[in-house]
Amino acid sequence: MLELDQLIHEARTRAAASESLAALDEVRVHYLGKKGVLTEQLKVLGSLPAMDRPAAGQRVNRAKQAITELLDARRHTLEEQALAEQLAADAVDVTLPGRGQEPGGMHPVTRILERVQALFTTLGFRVEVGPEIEDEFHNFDALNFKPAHPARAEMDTFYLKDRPLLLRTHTSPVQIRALLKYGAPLRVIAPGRTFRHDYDVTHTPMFHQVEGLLVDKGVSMAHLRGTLTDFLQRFFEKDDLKLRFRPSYFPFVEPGAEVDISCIFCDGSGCRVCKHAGWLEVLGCGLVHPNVLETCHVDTERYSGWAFGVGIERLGMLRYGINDIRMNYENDLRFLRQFR
Ligand code: 2NL
Repeated sequence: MLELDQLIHEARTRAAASESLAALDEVRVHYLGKKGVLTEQLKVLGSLPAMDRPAAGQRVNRAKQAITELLDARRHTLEEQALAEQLAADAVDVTLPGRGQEPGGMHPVTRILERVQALFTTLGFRVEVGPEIEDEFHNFDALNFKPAHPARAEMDTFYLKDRPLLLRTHTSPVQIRALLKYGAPLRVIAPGRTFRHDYDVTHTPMFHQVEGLLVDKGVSMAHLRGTLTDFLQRFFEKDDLKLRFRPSYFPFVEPGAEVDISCIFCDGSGCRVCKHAGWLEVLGCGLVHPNVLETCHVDTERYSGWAFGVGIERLGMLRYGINDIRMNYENDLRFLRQFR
Protein backbone atom coordinates (compact mmCIF):
# COMPACT_ATOMS: atom_id res chain seq x y z
CA MET A 1 0.00 0.00 0.00
CA LEU A 2 1.03 3.56 -0.65
CA GLU A 3 2.32 5.76 2.12
CA LEU A 4 -1.02 7.41 3.09
CA ASP A 5 0.43 10.27 5.16
CA GLN A 6 2.59 11.16 2.16
CA LEU A 7 -0.55 11.10 0.00
CA ILE A 8 -2.46 13.44 2.34
CA HIS A 9 0.47 15.86 2.42
CA GLU A 10 0.70 15.89 -1.36
CA ALA A 11 -3.09 16.43 -1.67
CA ARG A 12 -2.90 19.41 0.72
CA THR A 13 -0.10 21.00 -1.33
CA ARG A 14 -2.02 20.54 -4.59
CA ALA A 15 -5.28 21.88 -3.08
CA ALA A 16 -3.49 24.95 -1.76
CA ALA A 17 -2.00 25.54 -5.25
CA SER A 18 -5.47 25.42 -6.88
CA GLU A 19 -6.56 28.97 -7.67
CA SER A 20 -10.00 28.13 -9.01
CA LEU A 21 -12.91 25.82 -8.17
CA ALA A 22 -12.38 24.02 -11.49
CA ALA A 23 -8.71 23.34 -10.69
CA LEU A 24 -9.68 22.16 -7.20
CA ASP A 25 -12.22 19.76 -8.68
CA GLU A 26 -9.48 18.18 -10.81
CA VAL A 27 -7.57 17.49 -7.57
CA ARG A 28 -10.68 15.90 -6.04
CA VAL A 29 -11.16 13.64 -9.08
CA HIS A 30 -7.47 12.67 -8.93
CA TYR A 31 -7.77 11.38 -5.30
CA LEU A 32 -11.44 10.56 -4.73
CA GLY A 33 -12.93 10.04 -8.22
CA LYS A 34 -14.13 6.65 -9.57
CA LYS A 35 -10.61 5.88 -10.75
CA GLY A 36 -8.95 8.03 -8.08
CA VAL A 37 -5.83 7.10 -6.13
CA LEU A 38 -7.70 6.32 -2.87
CA THR A 39 -10.49 4.45 -4.62
CA GLU A 40 -7.82 2.22 -6.15
CA GLN A 41 -6.38 1.67 -2.67
CA LEU A 42 -9.74 0.38 -1.40
CA LYS A 43 -9.82 -2.10 -4.28
CA VAL A 44 -6.35 -3.37 -3.28
CA LEU A 45 -7.72 -4.30 0.18
CA GLY A 46 -9.18 -7.51 -1.25
CA SER A 47 -5.73 -8.90 -1.93
CA LEU A 48 -4.59 -8.48 1.68
CA PRO A 49 -4.69 -11.30 4.23
CA ALA A 50 -8.11 -11.28 5.95
CA MET A 51 -6.74 -10.32 9.33
CA ASP A 52 -4.99 -7.19 7.96
CA ARG A 53 -8.00 -5.94 6.08
CA PRO A 54 -10.00 -4.08 8.83
CA ALA A 55 -7.00 -2.01 10.00
CA ALA A 56 -5.92 -1.22 6.44
CA GLY A 57 -9.48 -0.31 5.48
CA GLN A 58 -9.71 2.00 8.44
CA ARG A 59 -6.48 3.77 7.47
CA VAL A 60 -7.61 4.29 3.87
CA ASN A 61 -10.97 5.60 5.05
CA ARG A 62 -9.30 8.02 7.46
CA ALA A 63 -7.05 9.24 4.67
CA LYS A 64 -10.11 9.63 2.43
CA GLN A 65 -11.86 11.64 5.12
CA ALA A 66 -8.77 13.81 5.72
CA ILE A 67 -8.49 14.61 2.00
CA THR A 68 -12.26 15.31 1.76
CA GLU A 69 -11.96 17.73 4.65
CA LEU A 70 -8.95 19.59 3.29
CA LEU A 71 -10.61 19.86 -0.14
CA ASP A 72 -13.80 21.20 1.50
CA ALA A 73 -11.77 23.74 3.47
CA ARG A 74 -10.00 24.89 0.31
CA ARG A 75 -13.29 25.09 -1.63
CA HIS A 76 -14.79 27.17 1.15
CA THR A 77 -11.84 29.60 0.95
CA LEU A 78 -12.10 29.87 -2.84
CA GLU A 79 -15.87 30.49 -2.67
CA GLU A 80 -15.40 33.22 -0.08
CA GLN A 81 -12.77 34.83 -2.29
CA ALA A 82 -15.05 34.70 -5.36
CA LEU A 83 -17.94 36.19 -3.39
CA ALA A 84 -15.73 39.00 -2.04
CA GLU A 85 -14.54 39.79 -5.59
CA GLN A 86 -18.12 39.79 -6.92
CA LEU A 87 -19.29 42.10 -4.13
CA ALA A 88 -16.41 44.48 -4.76
CA ALA A 89 -17.20 44.55 -8.51
CA ASP A 90 -20.93 45.14 -7.91
CA ALA A 91 -20.42 47.79 -5.27
CA VAL A 92 -22.56 50.91 -5.72
CA ASP A 93 -21.10 54.20 -4.59
CA VAL A 94 -24.16 55.78 -3.01
CA THR A 95 -22.28 59.07 -2.60
CA LEU A 96 -22.06 59.61 -6.41
CA PRO A 97 -24.35 62.35 -7.78
CA GLY A 98 -27.42 61.15 -9.73
CA ARG A 99 -27.41 60.98 -13.54
CA GLY A 100 -30.17 63.59 -13.79
CA GLN A 101 -33.31 63.67 -15.93
CA GLU A 102 -33.68 65.10 -19.43
CA PRO A 103 -37.35 66.00 -19.64
CA GLY A 104 -38.81 66.76 -23.07
CA GLY A 105 -40.16 70.19 -23.86
CA MET A 106 -43.00 71.78 -25.72
CA HIS A 107 -42.31 72.39 -29.40
CA PRO A 108 -42.10 76.15 -30.20
CA VAL A 109 -45.04 75.87 -32.62
CA THR A 110 -47.19 74.25 -29.89
CA ARG A 111 -46.15 76.94 -27.42
CA ILE A 112 -47.19 79.76 -29.73
CA LEU A 113 -50.46 78.01 -30.67
CA GLU A 114 -51.39 77.57 -27.01
CA ARG A 115 -50.47 81.15 -26.20
CA VAL A 116 -52.62 82.58 -29.01
CA GLN A 117 -55.54 80.33 -28.01
CA ALA A 118 -55.28 81.39 -24.37
CA LEU A 119 -55.37 85.08 -25.32
CA PHE A 120 -58.54 84.66 -27.42
CA THR A 121 -60.46 82.23 -25.20
CA THR A 122 -60.12 84.89 -22.46
CA LEU A 123 -62.11 87.19 -24.79
CA GLY A 124 -64.91 84.64 -25.17
CA PHE A 125 -63.81 83.01 -28.44
CA ARG A 126 -64.47 79.27 -28.80
CA VAL A 127 -61.77 77.03 -30.29
CA GLU A 128 -62.96 75.05 -33.33
CA VAL A 129 -61.07 72.39 -35.27
CA GLY A 130 -61.89 70.79 -38.62
CA PRO A 131 -60.57 68.35 -41.24
CA GLU A 132 -57.16 68.85 -42.87
CA ILE A 133 -58.57 67.24 -46.02
CA GLU A 134 -61.17 69.68 -47.28
CA ASP A 135 -63.22 70.20 -50.43
CA GLU A 136 -63.24 73.10 -52.87
CA PHE A 137 -66.53 74.38 -51.52
CA HIS A 138 -65.35 75.00 -47.93
CA ASN A 139 -61.77 75.97 -48.85
CA PHE A 140 -62.52 78.27 -51.85
CA ASP A 141 -66.13 78.71 -53.10
CA ALA A 142 -67.67 79.69 -49.73
CA LEU A 143 -64.80 82.15 -49.25
CA ASN A 144 -65.67 84.09 -52.39
CA PHE A 145 -62.76 82.79 -54.51
CA LYS A 146 -63.83 83.14 -58.15
CA PRO A 147 -63.56 79.95 -60.26
CA ALA A 148 -60.37 81.12 -62.00
CA HIS A 149 -58.60 82.50 -58.89
CA PRO A 150 -54.86 81.66 -59.10
CA ALA A 151 -54.73 80.26 -55.52
CA ARG A 152 -56.85 77.35 -56.78
CA ALA A 153 -54.14 76.36 -59.27
CA GLU A 154 -52.13 73.18 -58.62
CA MET A 155 -49.05 75.37 -58.39
CA ASP A 156 -50.26 76.53 -54.96
CA THR A 157 -52.73 73.90 -53.77
CA PHE A 158 -52.25 70.17 -53.06
CA TYR A 159 -55.19 68.34 -54.62
CA LEU A 160 -56.03 64.74 -53.81
CA LYS A 161 -56.48 62.26 -56.68
CA ASP A 162 -60.23 62.68 -56.49
CA ARG A 163 -60.72 66.42 -56.90
CA PRO A 164 -62.58 68.42 -55.41
CA LEU A 165 -60.73 67.05 -52.33
CA LEU A 166 -57.59 68.98 -51.32
CA LEU A 167 -55.33 69.75 -48.35
CA ARG A 168 -56.74 72.94 -46.82
CA THR A 169 -54.67 76.01 -47.69
CA HIS A 170 -55.88 77.95 -44.61
CA THR A 171 -58.11 77.24 -41.58
CA SER A 172 -60.89 79.50 -42.92
CA PRO A 173 -62.98 76.42 -43.93
CA VAL A 174 -63.18 75.52 -40.22
CA GLN A 175 -64.86 78.88 -39.60
CA ILE A 176 -67.20 78.40 -42.57
CA ARG A 177 -68.27 75.08 -41.01
CA ALA A 178 -68.67 76.75 -37.58
CA LEU A 179 -70.79 79.57 -39.02
CA LEU A 180 -73.00 77.06 -40.89
CA LYS A 181 -73.37 75.00 -37.69
CA TYR A 182 -73.93 77.71 -35.04
CA GLY A 183 -75.06 80.79 -37.03
CA ALA A 184 -74.71 84.39 -35.80
CA PRO A 185 -73.67 85.80 -33.39
CA LEU A 186 -70.38 83.90 -33.21
CA ARG A 187 -66.79 84.21 -31.95
CA VAL A 188 -64.40 81.44 -33.00
CA ILE A 189 -60.73 80.82 -33.45
CA ALA A 190 -59.51 78.01 -35.69
CA PRO A 191 -55.95 76.78 -35.05
CA GLY A 192 -54.35 74.05 -37.13
CA ARG A 193 -52.15 72.73 -39.92
CA THR A 194 -52.38 74.14 -43.41
CA PHE A 195 -50.68 73.19 -46.68
CA ARG A 196 -49.34 75.12 -49.63
CA HIS A 197 -46.97 74.30 -52.46
CA ASP A 198 -44.07 76.45 -51.23
CA TYR A 199 -40.56 75.87 -49.82
CA ASP A 200 -37.82 78.35 -48.84
CA VAL A 201 -36.42 80.08 -45.68
CA THR A 202 -39.81 81.60 -44.85
CA HIS A 203 -42.13 78.87 -46.26
CA THR A 204 -42.67 75.16 -45.52
CA PRO A 205 -45.30 73.09 -47.39
CA MET A 206 -46.99 72.40 -44.05
CA PHE A 207 -47.42 75.29 -41.62
CA HIS A 208 -49.79 76.40 -38.87
CA GLN A 209 -52.35 79.12 -38.78
CA VAL A 210 -54.80 80.58 -36.34
CA GLU A 211 -57.76 82.34 -37.82
CA GLY A 212 -60.29 84.34 -35.85
CA LEU A 213 -63.86 85.24 -36.79
CA LEU A 214 -66.36 87.45 -35.01
CA VAL A 215 -69.91 87.98 -36.30
CA ASP A 216 -72.32 90.20 -34.39
CA LYS A 217 -74.44 93.36 -34.63
CA GLY A 218 -72.64 96.67 -35.13
CA VAL A 219 -69.20 95.12 -35.74
CA SER A 220 -66.71 97.53 -37.27
CA MET A 221 -63.11 98.03 -38.39
CA ALA A 222 -62.59 100.03 -35.15
CA HIS A 223 -63.56 96.96 -33.11
CA LEU A 224 -61.17 94.80 -35.17
CA ARG A 225 -58.35 97.29 -34.66
CA GLY A 226 -58.95 97.41 -30.89
CA THR A 227 -59.04 93.62 -30.51
CA LEU A 228 -55.89 93.04 -32.58
CA THR A 229 -54.01 95.81 -30.75
CA ASP A 230 -54.87 94.22 -27.41
CA PHE A 231 -53.95 90.73 -28.70
CA LEU A 232 -50.58 91.72 -30.19
CA GLN A 233 -49.55 93.89 -27.22
CA ARG A 234 -50.28 90.98 -24.87
CA PHE A 235 -48.67 88.43 -27.18
CA PHE A 236 -45.38 90.35 -27.42
CA GLU A 237 -45.69 91.60 -23.78
CA LYS A 238 -45.19 95.18 -24.92
CA ASP A 239 -47.91 97.71 -24.08
CA ASP A 240 -46.42 100.44 -26.28
CA LEU A 241 -46.43 98.17 -29.37
CA LYS A 242 -47.77 100.17 -32.37
CA LEU A 243 -49.99 98.75 -35.11
CA ARG A 244 -50.22 99.92 -38.72
CA PHE A 245 -53.07 98.85 -41.01
CA ARG A 246 -52.27 98.81 -44.75
CA PRO A 247 -55.07 98.26 -47.29
CA SER A 248 -54.77 94.84 -48.91
CA TYR A 249 -56.83 92.36 -50.87
CA PHE A 250 -58.21 88.93 -49.84
CA PRO A 251 -61.30 87.59 -51.66
CA PHE A 252 -63.10 86.83 -48.37
CA VAL A 253 -62.93 90.31 -46.81
CA GLU A 254 -63.85 93.88 -47.82
CA PRO A 255 -62.13 96.05 -46.87
CA GLY A 256 -59.00 93.92 -46.29
CA ALA A 257 -55.84 94.96 -44.51
CA GLU A 258 -52.36 93.76 -43.65
CA VAL A 259 -51.19 94.60 -40.14
CA ASP A 260 -47.63 95.66 -39.30
CA ILE A 261 -46.26 96.05 -35.77
CA SER A 262 -43.48 98.44 -34.74
CA CYS A 263 -40.28 96.35 -34.89
CA ILE A 264 -39.86 94.45 -31.60
CA PHE A 265 -36.08 94.26 -32.12
CA CYS A 266 -35.29 97.97 -32.69
CA ASP A 267 -38.51 99.68 -31.54
CA GLY A 268 -38.93 101.16 -35.00
CA SER A 269 -35.53 102.82 -35.41
CA GLY A 270 -34.45 100.32 -38.10
CA CYS A 271 -32.48 97.05 -37.96
CA ARG A 272 -31.65 93.98 -40.06
CA VAL A 273 -34.81 92.06 -39.06
CA CYS A 274 -37.22 94.83 -40.18
CA LYS A 275 -34.91 95.64 -43.13
CA HIS A 276 -34.64 99.21 -41.78
CA ALA A 277 -38.37 99.80 -42.29
CA GLY A 278 -39.12 99.94 -38.54
CA TRP A 279 -42.19 97.74 -39.18
CA LEU A 280 -42.83 93.98 -39.28
CA GLU A 281 -45.77 92.42 -41.13
CA VAL A 282 -47.62 89.99 -38.84
CA LEU A 283 -51.15 89.23 -40.06
CA GLY A 284 -53.99 89.78 -42.51
CA CYS A 285 -57.55 90.78 -41.63
CA GLY A 286 -60.67 92.60 -42.72
CA LEU A 287 -64.46 92.85 -42.55
CA VAL A 288 -66.05 89.59 -43.72
CA HIS A 289 -67.25 89.88 -47.33
CA PRO A 290 -71.10 89.90 -47.55
CA ASN A 291 -70.93 87.02 -50.07
CA VAL A 292 -69.27 84.85 -47.39
CA LEU A 293 -71.91 85.71 -44.77
CA GLU A 294 -74.74 85.06 -47.25
CA THR A 295 -73.32 81.68 -48.26
CA CYS A 296 -73.45 80.83 -44.54
CA HIS A 297 -77.09 82.00 -44.27
CA VAL A 298 -76.24 85.01 -42.10
CA ASP A 299 -78.65 88.00 -42.44
CA THR A 300 -76.34 90.78 -43.66
CA GLU A 301 -78.99 93.44 -42.85
CA ARG A 302 -78.54 92.67 -39.15
CA TYR A 303 -75.04 91.23 -38.87
CA SER A 304 -71.52 92.05 -39.93
CA GLY A 305 -68.21 90.50 -38.96
CA TRP A 306 -64.46 90.72 -38.99
CA ALA A 307 -61.80 88.06 -39.40
CA PHE A 308 -58.04 87.69 -39.30
CA GLY A 309 -55.43 85.06 -40.11
CA VAL A 310 -51.98 84.75 -38.58
CA GLY A 311 -49.09 82.37 -39.31
CA ILE A 312 -47.90 80.58 -36.16
CA GLU A 313 -44.36 79.86 -37.40
CA ARG A 314 -44.06 83.55 -38.34
CA LEU A 315 -45.06 84.60 -34.79
CA GLY A 316 -42.57 82.06 -33.38
CA MET A 317 -39.77 83.40 -35.57
CA LEU A 318 -40.43 86.90 -34.22
CA ARG A 319 -40.93 85.93 -30.57
CA TYR A 320 -37.96 83.52 -30.39
CA GLY A 321 -35.71 85.10 -33.02
CA ILE A 322 -35.74 82.01 -35.30
CA ASN A 323 -34.28 83.00 -38.69
CA ASP A 324 -35.04 79.90 -40.78
CA ILE A 325 -38.61 78.54 -40.60
CA ARG A 326 -37.38 75.06 -41.61
CA MET A 327 -35.61 74.62 -38.24
CA ASN A 328 -39.08 73.96 -36.76
CA TYR A 329 -39.26 70.65 -38.62
CA GLU A 330 -35.69 69.31 -38.61
CA ASN A 331 -35.78 67.85 -35.06
CA ASP A 332 -32.29 69.17 -34.31
CA LEU A 333 -31.89 68.79 -30.53
CA ARG A 334 -29.69 71.91 -30.35
CA PHE A 335 -32.78 73.81 -31.56
CA LEU A 336 -35.43 71.92 -29.55
CA ARG A 337 -33.49 72.06 -26.24
CA GLN A 338 -33.88 75.84 -26.25
CA PHE A 339 -37.61 75.43 -25.63
CA ARG A 340 -37.64 73.45 -22.38
C1 2NL B 1 -53.23 86.01 -43.90
C2 2NL B 1 -54.61 86.47 -44.16
C3 2NL B 1 -56.83 86.30 -43.39
C4 2NL B 1 -59.13 85.85 -42.97
C5 2NL B 1 -57.83 85.44 -43.01
C6 2NL B 1 -61.41 84.92 -42.90
C7 2NL B 1 -62.16 83.81 -42.59
C8 2NL B 1 -63.50 83.82 -42.89
C9 2NL B 1 -64.07 84.89 -43.49
C10 2NL B 1 -63.27 85.95 -43.77
CL1 2NL B 1 -64.43 82.46 -42.51
N1 2NL B 1 -61.97 85.97 -43.50
N2 2NL B 1 -60.08 84.93 -42.63
C11 2NL B 1 -59.41 87.17 -43.28
C12 2NL B 1 -58.41 88.03 -43.69
C13 2NL B 1 -57.10 87.59 -43.73
O1 2NL B 1 -55.55 85.81 -43.41
O2 2NL B 1 -52.32 86.47 -44.52
N3 2NL B 1 -53.03 85.08 -42.97
C14 2NL B 1 -51.76 84.57 -42.63
